[in-house]
Amino acid sequence: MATTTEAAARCSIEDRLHALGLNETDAPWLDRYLLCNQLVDPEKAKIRQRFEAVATCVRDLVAERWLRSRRIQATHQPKWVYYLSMEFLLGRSLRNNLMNMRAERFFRTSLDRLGWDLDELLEEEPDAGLGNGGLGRLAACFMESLATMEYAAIGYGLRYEYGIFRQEIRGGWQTEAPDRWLRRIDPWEVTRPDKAYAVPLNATFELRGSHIMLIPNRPSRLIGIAHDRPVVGYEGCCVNTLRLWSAVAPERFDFADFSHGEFVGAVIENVAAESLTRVLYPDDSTERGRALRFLQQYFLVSCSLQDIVARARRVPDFGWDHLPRMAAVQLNDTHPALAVAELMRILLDDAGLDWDDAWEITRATLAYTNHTLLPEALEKWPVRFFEAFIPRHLEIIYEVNRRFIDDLRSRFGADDDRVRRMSLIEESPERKVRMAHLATVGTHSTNGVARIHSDLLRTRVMREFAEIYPQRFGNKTNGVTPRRWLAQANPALAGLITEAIGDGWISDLDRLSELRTLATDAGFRESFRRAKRQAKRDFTDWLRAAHGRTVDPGSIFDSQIKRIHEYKRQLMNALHIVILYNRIREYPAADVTPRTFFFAGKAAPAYNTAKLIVKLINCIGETLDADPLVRGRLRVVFLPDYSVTLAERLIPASDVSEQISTAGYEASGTGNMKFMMNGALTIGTRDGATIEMAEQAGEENLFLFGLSDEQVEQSRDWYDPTWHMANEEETRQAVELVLSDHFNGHEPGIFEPIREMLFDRRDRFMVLADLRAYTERHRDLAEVYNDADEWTRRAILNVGAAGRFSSDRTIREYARDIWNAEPSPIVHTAP
Ligand code: 26Q
Repeated sequence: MATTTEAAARCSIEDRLHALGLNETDAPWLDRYLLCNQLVDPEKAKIRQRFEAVATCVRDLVAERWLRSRRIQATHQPKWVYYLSMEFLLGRSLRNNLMNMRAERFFRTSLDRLGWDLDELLEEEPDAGLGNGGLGRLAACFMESLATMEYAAIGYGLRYEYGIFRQEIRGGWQTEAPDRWLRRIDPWEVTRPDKAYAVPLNATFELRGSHIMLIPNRPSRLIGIAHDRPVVGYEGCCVNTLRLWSAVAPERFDFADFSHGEFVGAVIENVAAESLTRVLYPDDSTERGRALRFLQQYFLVSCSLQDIVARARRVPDFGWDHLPRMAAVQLNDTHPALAVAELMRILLDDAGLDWDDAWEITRATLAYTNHTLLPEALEKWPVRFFEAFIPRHLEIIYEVNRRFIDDLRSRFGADDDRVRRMSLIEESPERKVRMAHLATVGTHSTNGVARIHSDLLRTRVMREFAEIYPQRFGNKTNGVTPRRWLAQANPALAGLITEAIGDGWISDLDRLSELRTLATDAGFRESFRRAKRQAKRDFTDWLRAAHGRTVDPGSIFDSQIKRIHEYKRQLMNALHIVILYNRIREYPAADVTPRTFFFAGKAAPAYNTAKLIVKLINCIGETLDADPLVRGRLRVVFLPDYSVTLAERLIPASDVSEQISTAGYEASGTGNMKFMMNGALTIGTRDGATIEMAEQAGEENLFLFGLSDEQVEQSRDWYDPTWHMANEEETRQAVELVLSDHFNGHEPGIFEPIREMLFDRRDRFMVLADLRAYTERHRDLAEVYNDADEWTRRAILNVGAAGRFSSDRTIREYARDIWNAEPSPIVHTAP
């Protein structure tokens, strides 16, 4: 990577702006965008129209670099990195593009002169919420790091018209509403009708009443059209592409094919076919067997591999055996694992290679990342879907399996149990394809996303695979982009850091270690506290304006923000709050450090237990607000509709980061890293990447507690929740209060299912087992918080140790160990 000043010189935005005739003093160019693109009188432009004008202008600035990046990459002929993902949780783009282009100051000054407020315009952009959570956000961070480090890379995904559902809270319950994020034109999107591929399908779509039916065994095809979005690297030298596919019916794409007699019928069929990319499926382990989701995955894989192959074939002297040297394809979980079968099909049927060559090329090109160990979340698709829609792929998978089982037999003899366990096909109760087995057998690399997770993958979940393919298994601990999550989200802290050590940290996060010596500097600690106070004030101002809620910025801001899931144990957090509440009720004069507990997160629409936890948190919040005894000491705030943008607001303002999953269940976590770089202290279990965070910062600078993953595994058989009720007074009182209808007077009995959750001897998440240790750690935490200097010292040491959790580091490791790819530096000559 270039040094900051070098890159700035190569890519000076000032040169570019002046070459385009743009200047800050009067900005007639903005009038032009309003007039020509929107037919709007600049004098009367509304905020949204101003946003569009500014964003379009930034897009045009990006365009030239985008093209130039492509041209230079084409001449370098580097090894291309292709990231296949069903999800890209991008959030907003304007601020990020302005920052990475280093054009924020220019635009701020220009807009000031017009009397426009840039911050107000930024609020007009909807989040691109094309993902469920961590996995989708990781893909977005990876794309940004790839561009920043100037790897030639393309991300492939789907252009959902509806992103992750909007969460509304009604009477304390979660309800879902559609997220039509593309209602207005999206300035970042460039539709590429010239980049279109036919996806053959052994089925047609039909509208029956208001339902979309899939009729099998009727060969048809869909067209996938590319919609490209720029991914601007820091300093704006390299602009890569995120290519999202949308489904279009062939009749509409190719007007000549239109059958005139059946005009209306054909249009209706089109509507049905085009629904394929309409909506992102919410992560829903209970919601299985949705044929449309299966076809979405196939559609992504088919369009993307056709594009990858077409791009490779354009290179002079192309040969199929060159493919692994030209392209590295990373599969983000098993969602695109059909790529194994599809690439085999291309090599066998289209290229005419024999099996062994095709297999070698396929495996050498593809690599797989696993993001979960939860058995119910491992994907399995019914064989009947393959039979109905893509029978040729099934044939290929059967042949892969036949050879794989032959190999097993030659290694281990006739061990039928082993064959049954490892087969790509599960036989009963229904025949299914095990996608994780397909992905492991059909690629050259399988990685987990934090050390503990990769170890468990290797030694437990995929142990027998790791025994025969030890060299395939590895670890790539996740990371997050410091541009969005520190430089942009937390201007106060970012400014302080830059003042102290220069701005090199933005593209080399290890430089944060230079802050460590400042932890003992009283003046720096005071400035650090000032930055946190500023972030808290910014957040509370927003909270008041947006939700009409006031919270005390002098209280501890304690945040648990992530999907609502039993293994993440929001319930344990809630029970701890009830324990604090009980203490106040029992000793009204107790000296309790004032705290505000923030929760945010969506529950999968069909996950009733998770939805009940949302209700419980809201009920506790209301009860506490109504109790004069508690006022000013304890507050619970559930922020609705968690999103990337909400995370950017709340994380910088947080003092405490809750990372309390049952050990062994959270693959990595990435929110944990974002809090760490923003100077929050972590209270957490030894799980996921939190373990590595503690290694970097020193265990003594986090508040770790609870059973280790091994203890969880071992004590499962004798875990007895009733023991905790009998022996832990505070636990018993808290649980009884929740089950007593104290928090839900109007809806008696609704929390009864929580009894089952907690007292099922098989409670895999062992909430009561860790509750006491958790409460004790919270007590320590409050004590340290009351010693402001000690707290700040630890916070600084955490920021100083966060360098390893930059996604730049993660990407560099993927490039070195899995992709064998080098950066392809973009050198811009003066315009
Ligand atoms: C499944 C079936 C049908 C529709 C959707 C899905 C689905 C969608 C998304 C299943 C899983 C996901 C996402 C999983 C996920 O986000 N996992 C998280 O990945 C992060 C990045 O590696 C980790 O940090 C988290 O620990 C892990 O939980």
